[in-house]
Amino acid sequence: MDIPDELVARLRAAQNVVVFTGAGVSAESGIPTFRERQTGLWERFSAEELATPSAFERDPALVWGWYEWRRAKVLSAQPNPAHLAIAAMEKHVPHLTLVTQNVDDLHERAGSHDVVHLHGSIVRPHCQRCRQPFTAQGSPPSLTADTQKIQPPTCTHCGGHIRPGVVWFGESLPTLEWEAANAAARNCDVFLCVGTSAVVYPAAGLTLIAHRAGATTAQINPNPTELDGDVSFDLKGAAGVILPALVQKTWAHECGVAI
Ligand code: BV8
Ligand code: ZN
Repeated sequence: MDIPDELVARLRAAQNVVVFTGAGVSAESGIPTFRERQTGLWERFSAEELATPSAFERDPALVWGWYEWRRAKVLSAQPNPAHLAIAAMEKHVPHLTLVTQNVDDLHERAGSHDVVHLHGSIVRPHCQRCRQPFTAQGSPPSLTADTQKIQPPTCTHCGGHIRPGVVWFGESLPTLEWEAANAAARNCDVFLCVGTSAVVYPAAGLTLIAHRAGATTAQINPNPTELDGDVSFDLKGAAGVILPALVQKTWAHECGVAI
């Protein structure tokens, strides 16, 4: 994949850069993307039907089991070269804002700071009633066909159900995070959109907000998305390949060595 010289020049000159990531940035860490067909225990469910307040209301043990299965995958995964390249960018960009739709903590584990989680975090569950944070003890249980359901823990503070610390469909995004992401998109020189199908709103609208505000926008994704044709640069390929190449081509001269 050839990285356009024009994009490199604009990125090198940029003061304010936003990196906006979706599930595709964690794909090369072995984390299934959100909309790819679910496998194994969960193949008869769609993520969108499980990631809702009504699903948790209807069957808390099924939904909590799904999140514990996903949390186990996150805990056993490692950041991949895409996460590491984004973390490396912090050393070169005067003001970098990393906004993610992902609920995993792989950006933080790769060394990124102040990650803006628009859809919450799978490693930060809380009480549904009093919102007291809950610290899961140890790793999630290994799930088998007949132990797919796990009763969610109860809050030691008020006895309410502990729920995943994520934003479900139909729930509002956290105000501070949404405002920070919006402001960063409106005021950036370069906006990199990495590994998202761009179908979930309002997050999916950020790339166009940046584009309309005059930013240089680039999308990194091996497949077609809703943003095709609406960005300055469309880099069709894997984030774990393109991002390290982009960082290398843009800043190798600064370090003189491979990044
Ligand atoms: C809201 C957390 C205001 C949970 C997620 C009816 C009622 C209420 C709202 C709505 C409604 N109808 C529509 C809406 C809006 C709704 C929405 O947008 N629905 C969509 C489906 C149409 N949005 C909401 O509900 C939001 N809230 O609107 O609040 C409100 C409130 C009340 C009433 C009215 C309005 C809340 C949305 C948040 C949902 N929670 N996650 C969890 O994770 O379990 S969203 C979920 O989707 C994940 O966070 C995920 O990150 C996100 C986006 O998906 P992607 O990241 O793009 O993942 P996907 O699998 O789709 O694509 C992966 C991409 O990676 C692909 O393109 C692939 O090609 C690419 N890829 C693969 N490998 C690689 C790669 N790219 C690069 N490199 C690779 N190697
Ligand atoms: Zn409580």
